[in-house]
Amino acid sequence: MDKQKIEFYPGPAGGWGALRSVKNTLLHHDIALKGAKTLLSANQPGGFDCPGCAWPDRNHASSFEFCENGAKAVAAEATARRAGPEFFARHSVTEMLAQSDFWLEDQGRLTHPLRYDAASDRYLPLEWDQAFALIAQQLQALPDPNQAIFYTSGRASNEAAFLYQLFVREYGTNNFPDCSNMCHEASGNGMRAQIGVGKGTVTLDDFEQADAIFIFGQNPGTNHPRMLGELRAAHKRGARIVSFNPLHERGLERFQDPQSKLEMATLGATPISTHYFQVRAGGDLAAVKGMMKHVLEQEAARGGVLDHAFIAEHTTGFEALAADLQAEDWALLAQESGLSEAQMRAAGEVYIGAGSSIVCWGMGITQHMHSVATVQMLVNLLLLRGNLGRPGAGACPVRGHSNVQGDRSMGIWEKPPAALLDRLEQVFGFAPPRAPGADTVEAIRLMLSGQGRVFFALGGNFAAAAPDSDATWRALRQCDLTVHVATKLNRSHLVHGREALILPCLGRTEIDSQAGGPQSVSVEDSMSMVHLSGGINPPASELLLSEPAIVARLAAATLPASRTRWLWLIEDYARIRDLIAQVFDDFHDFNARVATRGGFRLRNTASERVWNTASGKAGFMAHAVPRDTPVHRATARLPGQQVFSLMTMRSHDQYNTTVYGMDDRYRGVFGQRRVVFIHADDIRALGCKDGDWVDLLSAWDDGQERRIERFRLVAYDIPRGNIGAYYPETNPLVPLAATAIGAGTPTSKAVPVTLRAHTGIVG
Ligand SMILES: Nc1nc2c(c(=O)[nH]1)N[C@H]1C(S)=C(S)[C@@H](COP(=O)(O)OP(=O)(O)OC[C@H]3O[C@@H](n4cnc5c(=O)[nH]c(N)nc54)[C@H](O)[C@@H]3O)O[C@H]1N2
Ligand SMILES: Nc1nc2c(c(=O)[nH]1)N[C@H]1C(S)=C(S)[C@@H](COP(=O)(O)OP(=O)(O)OC[C@H]3O[C@@H](n4cnc5c(=O)[nH]c(N)nc54)[C@H](O)[C@@H]3O)O[C@H]1N2
Ligand SMILES: [Mo]
Repeated sequence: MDKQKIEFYPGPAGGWGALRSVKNTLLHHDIALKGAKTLLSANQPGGFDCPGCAWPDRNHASSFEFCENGAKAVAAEATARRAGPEFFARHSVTEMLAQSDFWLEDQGRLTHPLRYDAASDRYLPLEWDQAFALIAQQLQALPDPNQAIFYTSGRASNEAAFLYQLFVREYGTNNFPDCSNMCHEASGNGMRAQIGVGKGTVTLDDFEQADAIFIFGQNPGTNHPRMLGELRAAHKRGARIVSFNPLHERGLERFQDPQSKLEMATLGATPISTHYFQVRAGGDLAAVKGMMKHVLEQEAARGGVLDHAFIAEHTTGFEALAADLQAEDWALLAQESGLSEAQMRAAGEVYIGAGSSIVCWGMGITQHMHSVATVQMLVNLLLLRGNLGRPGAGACPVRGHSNVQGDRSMGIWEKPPAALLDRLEQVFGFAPPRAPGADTVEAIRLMLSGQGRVFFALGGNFAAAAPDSDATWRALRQCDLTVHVATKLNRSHLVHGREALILPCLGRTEIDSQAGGPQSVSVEDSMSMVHLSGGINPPASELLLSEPAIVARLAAATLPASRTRWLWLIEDYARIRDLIAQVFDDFHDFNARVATRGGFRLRNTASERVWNTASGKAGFMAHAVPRDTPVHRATARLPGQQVFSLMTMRSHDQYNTTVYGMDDRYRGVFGQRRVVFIHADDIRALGCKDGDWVDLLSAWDDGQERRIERFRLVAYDIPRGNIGAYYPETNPLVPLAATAIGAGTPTSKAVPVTLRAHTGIVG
């Protein structure tokens, strides 16, 4: 384990540090040679889609694009380590629960289907057929199919996701909580109401033509490293890059491109942001209102600023928004955004000066109570100057999991549109359930109330990723049965129901052999490009099944009267794609189109200026500056106490709940994860010193104590009143009831907390 230290990181993002980190990862997983070959096949024609993130590739066909964190994701899957039956015989569940998340996943790939044995408190191997029979029996025994819950994480392929939603709907429920509920739900809901599509409108070509790129609440240096390549190129040709972030993230400041021999040899680097605005957490809505207020004032002063023709022909609601902005008070905007009037005007001026603009955003926007309103404010900004549906312009919500967008396209959605259900009925001859199902937070409530009895997860780590860990764990432990389809051991397998199964599956890097030969699957990236992914490594164990095969065999066992030929479908995944084409018009001629080099782009009506909204136009939407957030309320409720707004976020060495290592290199944190980033003046005001140990308590008003202990204060360049710490260690603090209005997303970027000196022993 690395030595614990906090040390300012002087270098740019990328560069030799990234190469060194990859080398260490490959050594750790004993895959130096195989790993190199595996890495070279990521995002190549005929290779697999990188399981790292949803950022697209140039035609999915370019030369190898080096990405440190993509490499780590691939290496974690291609690891030579194995967690087989001997491992599970050695360790009881109670023993494993005491281990860290890092330790659990570090045991390697799962090799056998496993069933929990209460007598020995151990997971023991069982046959696949026994596993399917057991689940089928439990599902058939439920008096109401809505007592079963089917979670999806965003790595599942289109083929697996399509079969899964088909099976679950024929079984009889729309209970489809998914990682999207915790992620970009607000982007989809906000944009759908406003411009008629819930997806980003831009392509990589637009990044080549934009005059300005605005980046809100996103840390691409860690979470979408390949995006830095686009930003670097944009900077080099003179585009303005404007970042809004409470932290000075290194990847948004400077980048040394490992692809550039010159930069690597000379230790040169390209600056990324031309403008950096250190907005307060949750202050983006106010900041964007300030920008727009400036835009309108300049229109009045000098004219030619707004795109009047676009506004007249394509939008509704302009007058109401203009009146709202005019009435807005600069002092309030400054107080809530944490930016001065001059800064908001400066950002507005960059926007006015750009012929075409792209707005990107990530979790810093979506994981707030007012996230839907904030997303709509970002789109308002674009609409003012007609920055939608023309080259170099548009909205770019940057998705997380590599196929989270595709899973939604395939119908993994607790609120399915009627048109989808009608089509399923027509094609498959069963009556799908019409009532909406439970999202992530509702699913936890359902289990807590005793109404959710069976929890099935296609990937992910629900116990660690969901909010309010104590409530989530109680919920899972109350189930009759919990089942996890997974590649590696994680916390969710240990926080289990009365009966519990772990079903080990193939990863994306592995060869998927079915009766019809080796199979490819399809995925959709953040820019709606759909392409094939085929594994190249032999499976980690002979016993692994693919995700489509697991779903199909479970469906066949559970629904003996089904008219769908489940087992025939998985002999050749092209058959599944033919069904997808029958259900979704946008996937017409799916097999032919996906077979072309680089795949195809799904139609995006907003990017054609066709508005599938109630009014038939794009809608400006006015929203008040939020003043009633959980942090505002806690501050009012606890006079005399400093209530902080905690953002829970990712370190450089993790993929969501999968912890690869203990460093967060660009933020200067090494060998540890229990840190709290906090302003030096706030440390002093608490009567503490940099490096002191504290406990964190939620300032929530339901009478329940939520506390996590022993975190080290790290003096940091962050707005006063804001603090930052890593997810998932902080999830016990996120109250279940704190969710986004209109999206249900847990508000993981603005948790109201107070700090106390840690009085226990500090090791
Ligand atoms: N290597 C790696 N890649 C990943 C992931 C991973 O864990 N590791 N996760 C994947 C997934 S599922 C997702 S969703 C994405 C996540 O990618 P990001 O959206 O980058 O997610 P976070 O790390 O949560 O970082 C959020 C950023 O928002 C800032 N922020 C926090 N609150 C606010 C706010 O109120 N306003 C503004 N303007 N900024 C704020 C934080 O300082 C931080 O820079 O990445 C995907 N890619
Ligand atoms: N406090 C806080 N909470 C958050 C967030 C936050 O920023 N702060 N972010 C939220 C976000 S954006 C997201 S997307 C969620 C993520 O929530 P999840 O998607 O549920 O979590 P992951 O950590 O991505 O899941 C990792 C597990 O997936 C399994 N896995 C990996 N590859 C495969 C595969 O190919 N197939 C299968 N079946 N399993 C596989 C492995 O067993 C691994 O342990 O967390 C959310 N929770
Ligand atoms: Mo995500």
